Formats: sequence, structure tokens, C-alpha cells
Amino acid sequence: RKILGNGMIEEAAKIIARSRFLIAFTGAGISAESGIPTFRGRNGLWKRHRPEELATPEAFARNPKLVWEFYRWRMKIISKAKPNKAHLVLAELERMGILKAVITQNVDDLHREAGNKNIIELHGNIFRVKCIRCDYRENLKESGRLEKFLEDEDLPKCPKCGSLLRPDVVWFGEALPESALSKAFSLARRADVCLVVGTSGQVFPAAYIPYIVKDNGGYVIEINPSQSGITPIADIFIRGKAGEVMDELLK
Ligand code: BJW
Ligand code: ZN
Repeated sequence: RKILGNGMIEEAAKIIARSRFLIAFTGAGISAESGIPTFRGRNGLWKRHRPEELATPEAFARNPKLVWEFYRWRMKIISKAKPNKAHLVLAELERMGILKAVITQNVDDLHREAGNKNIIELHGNIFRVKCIRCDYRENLKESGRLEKFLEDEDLPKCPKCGSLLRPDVVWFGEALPESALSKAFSLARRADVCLVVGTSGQVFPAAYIPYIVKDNGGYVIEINPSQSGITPIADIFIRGKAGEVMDELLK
């Protein structure tokens, strides 16, 4: 494995430029420079709660007010956030025809805002809500109700049946959306290069994606300021912040 510092990324750039089927696998770290807190690590805590304590169906059943307080807090931060250089470079790589898909664990919608078209969201989207009882779903950005929703402090109720609404995201112990997961796995089998950006690689089954690429003979390039669960299988590990490193990738 090659460990490269910031500013030594010509080799990664060459591999990317010569790839036939490049995919990107992203996590919370790619949005850190947009001001969105990550889950794990020093700044990854919310009021001393760990994600494993809040992002579960049990937590929601026990204390929906606390869980909604957490999600509304994040929705406010995310709705003000803008894509950073790393998102924009991925959009440019797609426009150039090099990048075939972004597989993301993020719920923040920033890949779409940056202009990517082929996006697989493995853990849902924070701007969508769904009823815990009936089939009601709503995208608050599209319905134009986001602002009002965020001002409200009461528990949100389903307009169809009156039950509780919940965020349309994937919590621990819940299955990932089947079609997103199977698309992601089949893209990973086809990929000859996987660019892994800003994930701790600790949450499964998402973290299998780079392993599948590797098992099928593909190349894994990782960008992260710290080593992750993926680093042991990375062919190239570029230590640095996503925005700063990826800015050099297209130069
Ligand atoms: C920068 C940077 C900068 C900083 N630039 N980088 C196999 C083994 C062990 C356990 C399991 C297993 N399979 C399943 C499990 C259980 C569990 C799991 O994985 N547990 C582990 C924690 C041990 N998995 C599940 O429960 C999953 N479901 C499941 O398996 O269902 C089975 C089932 C089948 C059929 C029926 C029923 C059930 C579901 C997992 C759902 C995860 N959900 C969350 C919340 C989403 C909603 C929300 O946003 O609130 O997803 S948890 C959270 O973690 C979120 C993230 O997408 C996910 C991954 O985190 P990520 O993105 O890696 O962020 P961080 O914070 O961990 O890391 C940030 C990284 O960025 C760091 O490395 C930094 O260094 C770096 N960074 N600044 C670049 N500027
Ligand atoms: Zn309902």
C-alpha cells in the first residue's frame, strides 16, 4: 500500500483518469468541510449521545421527542449547508464521463446539490419523512413544507392517519433499501476503481462496497485525514481533508 500526503496525488489522479468504471463511496467526512458534523470522532457527538443511542428504532419508540430534536437540529444545519469542493469535483468527474456512480451513506442531499445524477443513497435522505403506520411519505424540500416543519417543535403527525412521522433514514438494526443496496453491490462488482471518501468504514453492510471492488480485482483509493476500517485494503491512502485533496485531483 502507498500512503501519500497532501500534494502527492498525481498517481491517484492518473489511475482515476485511466479508469474504465470509477465509482465513489462516500461518508460523513465528505460533508465535514460543508459544516455538517460527522458521527464518530472528536466532534461527532451530539449532547453526549452516540449515534448508536439515537439512530435506532428503539430510541424512537422510547423517546420520539429526543430523536426528533436530534433530527430537526441536523436538518437545520444541513438545509443551510452547501456542497464543498469535494462534492463539486465528483460532479465534474461524472460530467466528464469518468465517474459512473456515487454510492453514499450520507442523508444530506449534497451530492445532488453539487450536480451528480447517478446517486445511490444507502441510508435514506434526511429531507424525507414517512409514517410509522401507513404508506405516507413526503419529501419536505419538494413539498415546500421544510421551513414550517423546522420551526415546529411538536411531534410531526401523518396527515393521512394521524400516527407519528419519522425520518426516512435507515437506523441501526433496520434493513437498507433493497434496490439501493443491490444496485450498489452490482456497481461495486463492475468497478475497476473505487474512490472512498470520508467514511470510518465501520457501519455494515455499506462498508462492504470497497471490499467487493477489491475482491473483484479493482483498485481502492481512499481519502481521509485518519485511517479507517477501509485503510487495510486501500491500494492508495491519501491522508488529508476531502475538499483540499480533491481540489488537486483535477489539476
Ligand atoms: C473526513 C474529514 C474531511 C473527517 N475529509 N474525511 C457486520 C458486522 C458488524 C455489525 C454489523 C454487521 N452487519 C450489520 C451490523 C449491525 C450494524 C452495524 O454496522 N453496526 C456497526 C456500528 C458495528 N448495521 C446495521 O444495523 C445496518 N442494518 C442492518 O445490518 O440490517 C440488517 C437487517 C436485514 C434485514 C432486516 C432487518 C435488518 C443499518 C445501519 C444504519 C446506519 N445508520 C446511520 C444513521 C443514518 C441516518 C442519519 O444520518 O441519522 O448512518 S449511523 C451513521 O453511520 C450513518 C452513517 O451513514 C454511518 C456511517 O458513518 P460514516 O459516514 O462513516 O461517518 P463517521 O462519522 O463514522 O466517519 C467520518 C469519517 O470522516 C472519519 O473516518 C473521519 O476521519 C473522516 N473525516 N473529516 C474527509 N474533511
Ligand atoms: Zn400514516
